[in-house]
Amino acid sequence: MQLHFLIDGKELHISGSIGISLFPNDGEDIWTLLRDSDIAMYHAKKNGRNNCEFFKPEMNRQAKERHSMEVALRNALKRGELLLHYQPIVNINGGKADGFEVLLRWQHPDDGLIYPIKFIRLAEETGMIIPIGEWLMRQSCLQIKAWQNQGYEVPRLAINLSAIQFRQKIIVENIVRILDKTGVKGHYLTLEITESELIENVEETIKTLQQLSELGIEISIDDFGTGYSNLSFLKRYQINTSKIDRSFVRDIPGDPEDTAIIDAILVMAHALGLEVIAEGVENEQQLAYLVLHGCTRFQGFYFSEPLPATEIEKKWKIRGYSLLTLIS
Ligand code: G
Ligand code: G
Ligand code: MN
Repeated sequence: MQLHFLIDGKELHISGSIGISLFPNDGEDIWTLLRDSDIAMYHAKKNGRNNCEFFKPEMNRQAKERHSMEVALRNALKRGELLLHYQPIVNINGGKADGFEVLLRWQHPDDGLIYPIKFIRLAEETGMIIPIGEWLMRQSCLQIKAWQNQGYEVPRLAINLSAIQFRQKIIVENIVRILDKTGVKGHYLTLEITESELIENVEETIKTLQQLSELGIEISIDDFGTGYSNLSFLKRYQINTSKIDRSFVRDIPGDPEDTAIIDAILVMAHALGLEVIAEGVENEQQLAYLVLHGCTRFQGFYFSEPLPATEIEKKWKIRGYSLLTLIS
């Protein structure tokens, strides 16, 4: 039974999460038993709270792995093990890359190249995402500057922003500082955020997006269609582009449900004056379907995988950064 308390006219509930360790199997002294029950309690909280969990030896292994990953990630930034790859966003009108998405990589000393899917969550949970995100933005701006100095016509770089970064009170201030320090204009940047970042603190979010827009920065909705299903944010906020999630692109043109979803997104976005980028385009059949249905901007292995800056430059040097260069 859950009791509730009425405080200031609000109904408050208290629930308990319990971790259990057993003598002598889980430990023979009080400190080991306490540590193990603590680990089990965190599992209980993670599994939805208000329940209990018995300690299992693999919980300890997971906790150790997490801890060593956390220490390694803290060092990664200091030791220069983080690096950036760039994936072209191609526009068939003009046949040029009109943007690059910046994707974070971690060159781990023992485990090789690690993708963000393995460490972004940990970076968010430990707060490391803040210094990593600032490093990434500064690094991206320095890269823009370097390319400009070499005479390239640099398109916008699209940077993924995690919810934790976006909700920072000083996010705009930080961006302005980085732009000033590196001498890069806001209209060289796009920020990619996900739908879920837009549902909380509506007033605050409107203000933040307005300020970013005044700096010339564009906003893309990443993984569009996979998050929050309330579409009213599309008219409420200053948004430029929606990126169709690659899970919808994967099985077209064969899958009638996916084609229906893609058709609907394209019609709606264009009616609202939004640009659309289809993600995860891997073959000609997918591209043909998308083109036929009015999509003009694409990203995916069909054109290019994410590459280091030096590889991107090689493609640039061949024939300007054109569609032909990308496909051949
Ligand atoms: O190329 P890839 O496997 O690296 O990216 C996997 C996921 O990680 C993508 O969903 C992408 O949005 C996210 N990601 C890549 N780089 C960054 C980053 O710099 N910051 C954040 N928050 N997410 C990123
Ligand atoms: O969620 P986000 O859109 O930021 O994801 C970018 C991720 O998609 C990166 O991990 C990138 O490596 C991956 N990616 C880019 N193009 C393709 C593609 O054509 N197919 C697949 N399967 N993944 C892709
Ligand atoms: Mn993205």
